[in-house]
Amino acid sequence: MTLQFYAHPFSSYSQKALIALYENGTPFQYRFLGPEDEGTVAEWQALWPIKRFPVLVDGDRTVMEASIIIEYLGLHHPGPVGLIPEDADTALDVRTMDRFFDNYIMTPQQKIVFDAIRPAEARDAYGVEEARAMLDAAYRWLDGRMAGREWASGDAFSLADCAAAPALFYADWSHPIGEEFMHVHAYRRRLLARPSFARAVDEARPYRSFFPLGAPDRD
Ligand SMILES: N[C@@H](CCC(=O)N[C@@H](CS)C(=O)NCC(=O)O)C(=O)O
Repeated sequence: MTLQFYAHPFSSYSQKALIALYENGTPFQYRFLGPEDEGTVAEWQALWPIKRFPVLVDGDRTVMEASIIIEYLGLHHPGPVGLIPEDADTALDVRTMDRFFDNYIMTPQQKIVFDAIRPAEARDAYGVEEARAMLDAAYRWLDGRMAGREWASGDAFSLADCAAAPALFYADWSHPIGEEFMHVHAYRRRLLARPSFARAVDEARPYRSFFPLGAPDRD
């Protein structure tokens, strides 16, 4: 039975899971979540009433959360590119970095974006300032971490890099990475050159006008 993947090409967490699917050439059916796809949207909301995507369906199994989808694919549909190290202790570092990118890059970057689409009277200037401060702290820490490294954890591309790619991609649009953080910039460029992520970025190009802060003319 074909894997069903409920997602949208412009969504950062959808891209995170797509990288894993593309890395391994895993076959799946893209269940596109657009405003014109009411039936698919209703199916997805019934599957996951929390109303967040991506969601993966494999037969009678529904898998939520991008990190868990990637772990699930590695367990049940493995391909040539293992994204979680087999050694449990080494895998802890990969998962730590995955949490770092979700919690301290993706979350504050989403805060800035979602604030921009709120009605003016409901905006949260204080929360946005906190998000910007978190991103600066995260960029600074990551810059030290990435000095001398190719990928976020260990020597191989992993779950942590799947998380990093869309997080750093959009975070640099929302709150530019300071020029002094040259290791973060170099890592972001490596991620953009990775064919799996380059494909996800290309598929999302038609939707750039949706970016509430205005997409920059690059990347
Ligand atoms: N923790 C979830 C986050 C997923 C998430 O925030 N997805 C966004 C799209 S990138 C979403 O569902 N947005 C819908 C909304 O906010 O209404 C994961 O890791 O998959």
